Amino acid sequence: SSPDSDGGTPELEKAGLLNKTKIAEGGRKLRKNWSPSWVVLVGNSLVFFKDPKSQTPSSWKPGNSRPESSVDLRGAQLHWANNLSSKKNVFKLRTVTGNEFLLQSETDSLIIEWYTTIQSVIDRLDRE
Ligand code: I3S
Repeated sequence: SSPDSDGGTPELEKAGLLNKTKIAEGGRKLRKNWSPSWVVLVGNSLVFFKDPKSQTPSSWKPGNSRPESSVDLRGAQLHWANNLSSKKNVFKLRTVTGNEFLLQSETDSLIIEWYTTIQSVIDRLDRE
């Protein structure tokens, strides 16, 4: 079992800079607005921070900075989505509540790592 199985501070799984746009809210389509986002995968959530310049891997901790938004990965769906953008390396994350995000990186290895890590969290939650 993980060190967090007692319900303490969730473990940080991954953090980094990705390009992000929200494309739907509760199933309602939104206009794209790409911007860089500091993305943190912690526990069952993907957490987005607005100002990447003020973020470092040690500053993600709750209380140190205020997240812009947060996504519950339970029941979420992940798909490669290069058909939804002219950019390369795009995937779509859809939450159970019908919020949809595109995430993108110019670096192939980086986006593959993010995809794999997020999918493994979704799979873990599906098994619970
Ligand atoms: O899927 P779309 O509508 O072609 O997405 C592009 C537009 O949102 C565009 O903004 P405006 O049409 O509001 O000016 C963005 O600047 C582009 O980045 C969007 O396309 P990409 O292919 O970058 O996802």
